[in-house]
Amino acid sequence: MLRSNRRSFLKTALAPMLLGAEVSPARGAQRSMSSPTFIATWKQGLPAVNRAAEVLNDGGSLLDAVEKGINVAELDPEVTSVGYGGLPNEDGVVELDAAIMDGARHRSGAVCSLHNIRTPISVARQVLEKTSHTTLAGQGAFQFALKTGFKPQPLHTATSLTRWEQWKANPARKSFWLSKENHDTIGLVGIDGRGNTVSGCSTSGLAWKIAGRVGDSPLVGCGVFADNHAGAASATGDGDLMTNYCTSVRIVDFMRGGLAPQEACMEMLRFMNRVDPATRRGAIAVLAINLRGEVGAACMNPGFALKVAVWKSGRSEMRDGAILHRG
Ligand code: SD4
Repeated sequence: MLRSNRRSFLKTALAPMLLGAEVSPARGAQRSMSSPTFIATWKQGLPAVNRAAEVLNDGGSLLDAVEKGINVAELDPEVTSVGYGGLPNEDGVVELDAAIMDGARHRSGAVCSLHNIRTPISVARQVLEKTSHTTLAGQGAFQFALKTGFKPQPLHTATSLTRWEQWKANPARKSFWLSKENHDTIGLVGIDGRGNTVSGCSTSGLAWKIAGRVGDSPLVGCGVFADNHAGAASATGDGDLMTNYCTSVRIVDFMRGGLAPQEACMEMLRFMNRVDPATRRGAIAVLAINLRGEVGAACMNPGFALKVAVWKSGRSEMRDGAILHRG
């Protein structure tokens, strides 16, 4: 299909979708701005976008807003996929990944396999603000956190420990040496209405992962990407799969090329299918925002049906992401 035909097809075909009602901006119109808007993954995204909006409203920067918004999920012991209470690796150790990218400076900070610190996104922010590095991992990331004022704390809750003990005791347990078990994470992207974009992501990664495994969440271009000239994106799901497609930077580039966020998310999923039809069955979900405050969210199939929280014009709500393959 010719590019122009395909674009008009995308506009028409996707218009009625729940998150696809927004109109694609003309190429080059990306810089026209909108009021502050936030979009985040899953139900833990709702308190997160509310907090982000509050921080921005109180005079904080967009980076502050995304960081503090994500902190809400990280500190919530009921969220078993992020920060405190996150499910551990196969050895019973909780290892956290997080990254935050500033679309204004085109710079990010990230931590991988961080242990005993409940707010990895804040450590990632310190990497961004206080070092010339982009990513710190493992023991180095932990030592850096201590040097920048974080206090070591246990990450297990009674629930996460019990779940790990049950998994370990099951002789038929699934492990990542053989197959996979997925769970959610938090990706939060936003604009401040003054031309800035930020993307942040924080996760305990896949439960029962092999020790030292790093997913897509803390990798720039994969779990996060933000560029003030095009927009911001994040991803959730099977990071071992999605990392190979650099989902977030690709979505932002689709927006740079003129697609609205919803179309850019769908095009990303279609691209994966073209490369490997088996990705149709993957746990793959993505979200995006542009400078006009248009948002997009999409997932590959109903087995991993994405829900997103959107904050805009003083109110927040949960929405369903579009599903590419219903059958
Ligand atoms: C990872 N992408 O570590 C993360 C986990 C996740 O929904 O987002 N699960 O692979």
